[in-house]
Amino acid sequence: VRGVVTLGETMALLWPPEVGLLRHAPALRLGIAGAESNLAVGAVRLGVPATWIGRVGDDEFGRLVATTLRGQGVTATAVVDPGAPTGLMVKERRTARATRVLYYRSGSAGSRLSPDDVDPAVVAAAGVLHVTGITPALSASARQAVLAAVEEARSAGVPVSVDLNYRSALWSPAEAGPVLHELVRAADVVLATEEEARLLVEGPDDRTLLAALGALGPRQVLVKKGAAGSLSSIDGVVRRVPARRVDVVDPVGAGDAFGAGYLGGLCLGLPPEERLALATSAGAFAVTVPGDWEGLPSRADLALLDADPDTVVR
Ligand code: KDG
Repeated sequence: VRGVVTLGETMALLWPPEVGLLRHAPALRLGIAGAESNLAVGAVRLGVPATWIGRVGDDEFGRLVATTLRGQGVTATAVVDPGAPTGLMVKERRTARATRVLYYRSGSAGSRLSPDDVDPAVVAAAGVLHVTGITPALSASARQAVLAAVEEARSAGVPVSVDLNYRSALWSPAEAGPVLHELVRAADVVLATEEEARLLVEGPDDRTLLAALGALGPRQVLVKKGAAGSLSSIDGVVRRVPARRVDVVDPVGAGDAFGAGYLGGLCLGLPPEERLALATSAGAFAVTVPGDWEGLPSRADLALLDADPDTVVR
């Protein structure tokens, strides 16, 4: 199986187990987070090889990123940049329903990703290249790295997947619009929320937005609607798939999980319905567990989504 190749910034993540203001948290837990590496872990769990390319600082957080991803089975090309620290993300569970995300990443090693970090041969050997709208927001060189990888994939005939992943803390809609537009035009697969779609196209409802995104070129457009499921257009066939009903513990990472299921299915050669089912289940699993990626399912886990309460598998 030719796997997923992706690039981006993965940060150390600090998160409080309890709800409340951060200043009152008695302790924080340490982990890692990054949209692209979340997706890479998700693919590996589904049995699809995944490579992640990024920069880390010459520090403990950088070693945490590299060893965690490798421990998960991701082929992690973590370029060590001695000139900048590994970025940091902090989550605050302000209420049981609302999480705030704080970034300490400006000038980070991850934001200094450059085209030289991306081996064209690795991209050319991929089953799919996956990029997000986060990486080009980090710096000019990171944007060039993404565009160079996309160009390499296209010339090698490797499908390109783009998750718009708009982060308002990193850039404005006016800055993001033209860059995301360029990525979508070059993409085969586009993943977006309705809000993100509106950065590029207009329309009164999700169906119009879906069609408008498709008109920019990609043959596979997936609009993620959280608890309302997804709306997709794959080779001209429009499908609405409801979400799986689960108890939400931490919604962050659901989109990456959805993407991992879809792209994992693509690499495995599954037909569209099965790709969408895998995406929907993976998204549901991700939100049942704290952390952005820890809840991602293996193929064997998938059946547990329908388990009765208090199920014990022996
Ligand atoms: O998609 C989840 C991500 O938001 C998270 O894991 C961290 O990459 C991240 C970001 O930039 O927000």
